[in-house]
Amino acid sequence: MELTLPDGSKTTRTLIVDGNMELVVNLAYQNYAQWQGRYFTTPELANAAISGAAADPDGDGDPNLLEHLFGHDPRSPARDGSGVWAFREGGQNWLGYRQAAGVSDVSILLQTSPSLQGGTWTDVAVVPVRSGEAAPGIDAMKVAVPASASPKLFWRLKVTKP
Ligand SMILES: [Ca+2]
Repeated sequence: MELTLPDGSKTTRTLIVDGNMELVVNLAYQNYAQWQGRYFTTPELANAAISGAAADPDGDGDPNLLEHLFGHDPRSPARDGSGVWAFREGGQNWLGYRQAAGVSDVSILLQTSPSLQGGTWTDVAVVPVRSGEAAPGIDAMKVAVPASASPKLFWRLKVTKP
């Protein structure tokens, strides 16, 4: 079997598969351009309204940059659950999210706000940690949300491509 590595070089490996085994090939990608190339045609790649980071061709509310981070198909709104979730663990609030293995070209910033009115969001310095596997080839990541004196606290993940 010939494999193409992320740097474009090729390598050959021999794989012996037993009659009762299942071979699963994970078509990993690492950057946004590679992800675009997997899902969009050449004419679509030239059209930022379809393949651009802010575009949402499947109309599910997640722009392509989020689809890339979550490991979702940007052409299909049907998916295996939301890409972001909140939970409580060890007496602390957490925000979890999916991150396709190998995605390293996005910046993720936790922001909090005491209100959704007025748009005042405060950056919170936290380091995301891997908490497990959300799906094959998809890491479950989490960030700790700091305690707040406010009776209400809204959280969001700001995802950008530097
Ligand atoms: Ca979308």
